[in-house]
Amino acid sequence: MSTPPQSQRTQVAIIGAGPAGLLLGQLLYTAGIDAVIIERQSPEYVLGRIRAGILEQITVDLLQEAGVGQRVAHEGTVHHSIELVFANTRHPIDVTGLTQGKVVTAYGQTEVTRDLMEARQAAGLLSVYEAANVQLHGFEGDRPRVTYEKDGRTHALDCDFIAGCDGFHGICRASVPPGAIREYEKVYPFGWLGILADVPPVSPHAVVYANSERGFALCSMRSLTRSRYYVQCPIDDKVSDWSDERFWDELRRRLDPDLAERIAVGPSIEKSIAPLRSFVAEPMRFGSMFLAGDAAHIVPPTGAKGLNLAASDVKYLSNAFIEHYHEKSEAGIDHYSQQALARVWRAERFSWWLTSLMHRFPDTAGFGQKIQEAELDYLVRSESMSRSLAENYVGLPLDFGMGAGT
Ligand code: FAS
Ligand code: PHB
Repeated sequence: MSTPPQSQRTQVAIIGAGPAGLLLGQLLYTAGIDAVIIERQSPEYVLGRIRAGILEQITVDLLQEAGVGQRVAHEGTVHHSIELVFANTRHPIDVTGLTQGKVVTAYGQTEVTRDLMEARQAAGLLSVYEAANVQLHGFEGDRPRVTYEKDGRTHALDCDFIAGCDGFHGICRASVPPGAIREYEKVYPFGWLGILADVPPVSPHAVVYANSERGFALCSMRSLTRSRYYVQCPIDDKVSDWSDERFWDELRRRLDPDLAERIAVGPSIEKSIAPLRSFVAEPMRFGSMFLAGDAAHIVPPTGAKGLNLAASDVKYLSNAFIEHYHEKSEAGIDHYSQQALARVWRAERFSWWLTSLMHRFPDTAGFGQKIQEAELDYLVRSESMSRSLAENYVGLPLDFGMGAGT
């Protein structure tokens, strides 16, 4: 006879210890709400994933609110502008001037995750890493339970709510009956080959987005001594197809001559290819289970929105739980999905728009390239178009309204 699960209880069971799960855990902790995080991988594996690099001010403010804002305040690099490269010319967009003073901060997702993990550990909060076979039970009702295997035993966690922060390939969205969920998806016919190198960034105060006949390129950073670059590549390319030399050469070919000349090259310390997709699952609540972050939506990284959307979901969800426990109000819980999806779709639109404008598609050809260049030329010369880009890039306000049709 199998050993009955050891059962524990908490208020909120968080599935996933990526930025969404960890930030939610920290915000709930500061509000005196008990949460347990259950993560499939090891801490080292989670920290080893090299991903996002640009934080909206809302995300930086949330890290401060969660009590983990010290390092980003000292080590993050504030950007007041971005640069667009097209037709071999470079054009600054004065993001701060166009948004009455707003900025973005270059600070790697790895460091955000590290700060949150260290804060959680210092507070003695329970995170179960390397949990296998995580299963959700009873979330259609009000007595949800999570079971998982660890150290050869099955464990059970009874809770009031489950927060599905387990990313695109997680178990939470997959546990929703197919008839209860609608999915919207667009898969792009190319990927991003990203490289991390300990060389000074070519543009320490701005992210550079390049449109070229050879495809898209992006110049970013993790610090003043560590750079992050990307080039658009065929979706079926493998990392082994790209030597460092080939990468640096292709990057230079996609930039304007001056910037190309200034690129500092060096050995890659990480190299990976990410597929690009737009994806949204609706709704983001199923009884006592809520989805947040990549578990509910994916954006192409062009607009630097993925991590920032995870943060805003978590802000809405933590507010909802705080209202439930502290004010005995269900208003936040009842409105979470609609409120989060309004912001999600705005970021989906912006990310799709910038991806469509900056990348070479199979049918772009000569006319399409000229149209993209004409669109970019109009954008950099039109204050209203530049302002639209800038206000979306720094992040729309959290209370921008409930969304289309409301
Ligand atoms: P995450 O995927 O980060 O975390 C989910 C966690 O859940 C993981 O630790 C996973 O191990 C765990 N999990 C999964 N299944 C589980 C299960 N069954 N049980 C328990 N735990 C489980 N965004 C940008 O803004 N800019 C970028 O440049 C950028 N680059 C990216 C590159 C790649 C390859 C990917 C995949 C994403 C990238 N993103 C980027 C988006 C990324 O930063 C996400 O938006 C961000 O990681 C979202 O955080 P989470 O929602 O916490 O999901
Ligand atoms: C990054 O620094 O990884 C980065 C920056 C801007 C983007 C995407 C990724 O749009």
